[in-house]
Amino acid sequence: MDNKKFTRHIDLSRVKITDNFWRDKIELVCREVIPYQYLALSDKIEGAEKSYCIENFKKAIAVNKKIKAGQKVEKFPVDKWHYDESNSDINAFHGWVFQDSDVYKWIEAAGFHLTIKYDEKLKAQADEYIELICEAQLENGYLDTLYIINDRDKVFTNLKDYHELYCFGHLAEAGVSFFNATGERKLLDAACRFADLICSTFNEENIHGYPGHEICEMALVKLYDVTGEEKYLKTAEFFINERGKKPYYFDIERNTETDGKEYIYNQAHIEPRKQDEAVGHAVRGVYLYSGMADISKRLKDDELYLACKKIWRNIADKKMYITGGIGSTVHGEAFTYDYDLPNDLAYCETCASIGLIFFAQRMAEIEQKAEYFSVVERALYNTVLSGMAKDGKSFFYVNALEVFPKASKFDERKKHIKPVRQKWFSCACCPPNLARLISSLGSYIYYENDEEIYVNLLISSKVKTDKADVEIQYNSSSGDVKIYVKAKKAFTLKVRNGEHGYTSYYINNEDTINLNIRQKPKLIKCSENVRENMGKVAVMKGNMVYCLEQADNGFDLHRLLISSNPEFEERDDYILANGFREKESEKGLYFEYKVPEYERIKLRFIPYYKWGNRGENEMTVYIRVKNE
Ligand code: FUB
Ligand code: ZN
Repeated sequence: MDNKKFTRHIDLSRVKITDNFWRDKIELVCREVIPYQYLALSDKIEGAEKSYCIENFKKAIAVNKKIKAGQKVEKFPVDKWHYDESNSDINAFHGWVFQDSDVYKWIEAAGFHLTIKYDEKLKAQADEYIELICEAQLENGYLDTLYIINDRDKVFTNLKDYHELYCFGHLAEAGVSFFNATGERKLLDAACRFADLICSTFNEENIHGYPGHEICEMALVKLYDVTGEEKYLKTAEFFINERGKKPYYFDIERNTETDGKEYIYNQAHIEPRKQDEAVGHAVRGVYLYSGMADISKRLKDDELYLACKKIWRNIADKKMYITGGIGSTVHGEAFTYDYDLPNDLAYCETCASIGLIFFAQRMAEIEQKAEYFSVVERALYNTVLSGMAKDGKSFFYVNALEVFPKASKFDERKKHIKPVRQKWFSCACCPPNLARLISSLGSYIYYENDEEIYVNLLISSKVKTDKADVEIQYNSSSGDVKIYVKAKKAFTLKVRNGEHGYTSYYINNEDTINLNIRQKPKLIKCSENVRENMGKVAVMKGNMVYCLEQADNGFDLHRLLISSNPEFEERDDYILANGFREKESEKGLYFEYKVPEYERIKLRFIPYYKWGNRGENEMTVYIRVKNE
């Protein structure tokens, strides 16, 4: 690992996005998603499933007050993943074991918005929730409402299934975001107090455990970066070092002995340094790999970095959908085996693609290979954007590549694939994750080190750094790019050139770089190892994947074929291509084969992320190709 190549992202506060497409998306999140979620967290949306999130903090505050007053506090069972009025006491914790994380993600996104543009109302709303969170925190720093409300004696006794360390991770990320936005330390200090408790609980002398759902590794690194507190980095490394060691900690806490196979789900079957394949629950996986990359960079740990590189290759070469989606199965929301990428059974959780973006961003900080930000683009412009409706009012959790509404209704294997976006989810991990990612996009456009500024994403924007002021003007229809640079000292500007690399420009004064990167639609073939896609192609323009929707192309998308010579015609927001509809051969289910007949048609492709905005209908990304 060559630390001279290391780069770091440029703070959100120094970047201004001027691009209309992204400015609209960021404003949409601020206008629709953030206010909606603010109300959802407090169960103020009529007809919506209850979140219980803020209610839990209020219950935890009451418990905390009783403890401080020396009064007796009730106990309730901690034995489920989800609690509601039907299965638990009215005074007990309600919601998912990770319910607290929803408000933390909301505050993190609010922090990003406050950084971009100060908004008094949003600040007051965030302050209101921060006040409640801090009041719920126990004297010793502990902060997880499930255990505070239900049973203080059981904290950290089920690291495998429950989510105390996961919720801590989101708390820390919220604390950092809000501190960066406002300079106010209240939430950051609460996160540090919980982090201090975690550091003194998990170490060589005490508990040798690690989280069942990763994230706290990268969150501890964020806390370390902001506070300079070494023990946070050490504890993050400790979690990596302990994970997968024998005897398995998850065996010890459950008083059992296993061969570790079931811990594949948690990436805890072997030590992370020995892992070379992405396995298990996809979100957990990419959060772990992101933390591993963070730690390997800070500690210049070559062995850990090598594991990250191997896992990256496995994902990018064998386990990633063309849309940047990951997780091929609903069972365990998980990765499966190499080249298993079924279109109509895909899970592709929005959160998993967000985690893949985190992993890619961190790998790019270590070594600026163009493929990392190419994957960021792939995930961002397809699966992540598809996670939200065009009005910002409904969301996909699962992002399949082929959807047939009837199958979603009647086929048990496809029940997870919704043909229309949902208003909200009882397990609402994806919308707030999407909100925080889109809101913080500005901070990933540029990276820098002492001698260089990297342009990772061609998004019209301005940045001010110690080396230079840089402005990108990118017209996506013409492909024209102008980069204005005003150097304060000589440096090298590196501009990502698709997947191929970064082109260097030595700048020592004022300069304008003119480029044209006009992307043309292309037919993209998938490796023959992917059984699903033999004889099929997808349409892409740059990293944007296109799809066919019933609303434009009629019923029975499986009957359509695209010409191998499609003569693409580009319109503002769709692409026309020459294609065919296979005619019905004969009535009946089975009959002797004869060469099919085709009707010539024009196919109309729209960007994948736009599908599902016109009611319930069929959609497919891959289409059979007919040679001509
Ligand atoms: O367990 C917390 C979150 O809930 C996961 O990251 C998502 O996959 C969902 O299962
Ligand atoms: Zn999710």
